Amino acid sequence: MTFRRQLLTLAMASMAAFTLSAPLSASAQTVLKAADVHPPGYPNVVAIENLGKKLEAATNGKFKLQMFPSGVLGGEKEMIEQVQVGAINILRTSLGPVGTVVPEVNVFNMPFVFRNEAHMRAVIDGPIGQELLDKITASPAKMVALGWMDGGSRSLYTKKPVKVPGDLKGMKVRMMGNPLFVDTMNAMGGNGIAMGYGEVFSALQTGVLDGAENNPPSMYTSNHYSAGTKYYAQTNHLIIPEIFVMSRVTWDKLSKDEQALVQKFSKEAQQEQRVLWDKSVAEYTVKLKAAGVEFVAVDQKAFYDATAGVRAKYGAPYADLIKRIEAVK
Ligand code: GTR
Repeated sequence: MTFRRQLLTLAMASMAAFTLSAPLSASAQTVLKAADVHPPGYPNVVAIENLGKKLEAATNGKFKLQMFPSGVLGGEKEMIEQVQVGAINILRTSLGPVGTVVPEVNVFNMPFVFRNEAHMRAVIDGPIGQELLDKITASPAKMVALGWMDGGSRSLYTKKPVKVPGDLKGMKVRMMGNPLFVDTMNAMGGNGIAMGYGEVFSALQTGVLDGAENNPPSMYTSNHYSAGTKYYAQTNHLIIPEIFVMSRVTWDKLSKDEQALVQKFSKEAQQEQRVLWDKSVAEYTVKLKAAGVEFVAVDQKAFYDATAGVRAKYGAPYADLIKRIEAVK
């Protein structure tokens, strides 16, 4: 994070903390601060904003949601910390960095743990998905998990083409901040570098990085494609669902009825995001191709085999859960 952004984050966080130190009374309006690394208009941001509008209407304006998009409150690691102290009230984040505070969710963060996106959706929509949300809520992480969102499949984008794991040799590739992901990249043959999302563009530009990995909407809206990463190798190595959570500090100040409203609108937000998500993957894939990005078909099995050790290492404590995931049709 740049110094300027650190200052901004601190300023925003103290403002937020100030707002929340006031008790929620029936007359005063309470601003719920929501945050996301994605820009306005991104499916996840839109779905949370709409959740806020519904909550505002249903409570006659008692609550108003204010969205801080585009990572203005920091990267996901910093935002998770702010949620934990109640400085951010609602956060949409990848499950990736959540795995560092709630290790159980790392099962979903493992490379190739889902056969494809349909499998991932069947899992998060079923009992296992609910169990994982409940684990987050019950953990000491001070986050109440409200729902899932789609994050599609993550594939590699690099300055030189990659077809097989051996092509990654010597390439520095940005991964999300969780040792599991650095291990994944190293197992695939490259050098995994953990870095916040907001720093990736300039690191690609200055040559600190040779590539990164993400889904098409993120690759496009972050502008990473315009920093020399012309090749998109369709490894689909990570299919990580995303979540949105409420700070436990905030949740505990809501009445039972308000909590029920938040839960109801969260279910709707989850469904709404999925529809928007599918449209945006199609739309941004077209945009990336139009901008000259070459989509490279690869033999996924080679990347699957290369990452067997990562699944063995991180999956060991959750063997039963992994069997249940595999059994979901
Ligand atoms: C995106 C995801 C974000 C963030 C980002 C990243 O796909 O939606 O939550 O995790 O990737 O790579 O940091």
